[in-house]
Amino acid sequence: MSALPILFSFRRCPYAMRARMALIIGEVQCELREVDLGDKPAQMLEVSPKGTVPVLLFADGSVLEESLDIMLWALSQSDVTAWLKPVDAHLDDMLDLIEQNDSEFKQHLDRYKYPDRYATEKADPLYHRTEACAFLCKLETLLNDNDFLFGPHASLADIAIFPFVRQFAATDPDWFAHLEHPRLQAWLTGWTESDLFSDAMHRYPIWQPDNPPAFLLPG
Ligand SMILES: N[C@@H](CCC(=O)N[C@@H](CS)C(=O)NCC(=O)O)C(=O)O
Repeated sequence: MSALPILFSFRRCPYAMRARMALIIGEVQCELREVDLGDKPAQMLEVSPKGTVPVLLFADGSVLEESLDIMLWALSQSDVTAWLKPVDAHLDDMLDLIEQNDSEFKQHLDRYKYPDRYATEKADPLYHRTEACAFLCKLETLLNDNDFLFGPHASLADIAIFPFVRQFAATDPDWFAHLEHPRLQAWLTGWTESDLFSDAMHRYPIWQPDNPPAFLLPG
């Protein structure tokens, strides 16, 4: 096994996006294995049978299999810009907001974006869009006084949450653009146009055992 950690990833997965961004910020070099979710690598399933990405496998065999755990670990490796220590809050405040994103907001987002997958629930996408807006209002309020969710500097919460708001916005961009949430819209544009996001969205071919290794950080 390579001495570098191996990141099993999927480019378009918002959980994998946030893990990749944190690893880039933490300057953690990894071997990146782009996964076909319909044909997951045996090694990934062996070390993480739940079968979701991202998964970070270390050379000693230990595994992080939750995106938030990968982020917390990555940002503790090189917390140069204090991503875990926002000016206006504590880590627990950020974790609480991320939990709201990952639970309630994500549930409404999925039912708004993919109502067909929830046909047995008879999910009404517009109901879920409206319900999801409570979380967006909360973000707008947090962004009222600052450019980032927890103060004047970017933090863990911004990169943990924006990939999901991006998905929400992309479901009906015109509708999202007409929301009265100017701070949220500017925040989202700032992140989607950032160099960090662009670096995290680099395209890799699907990993095959015979491929030469690909790496998360350039150079
Ligand atoms: N709680 C997990 C969720 C990860 C997750 O659900 N990833 C999706 C892709 S976005 C996945 O791998 N789904 C499995 C599949 O589609 O087979 C985390 O934060 O890492």
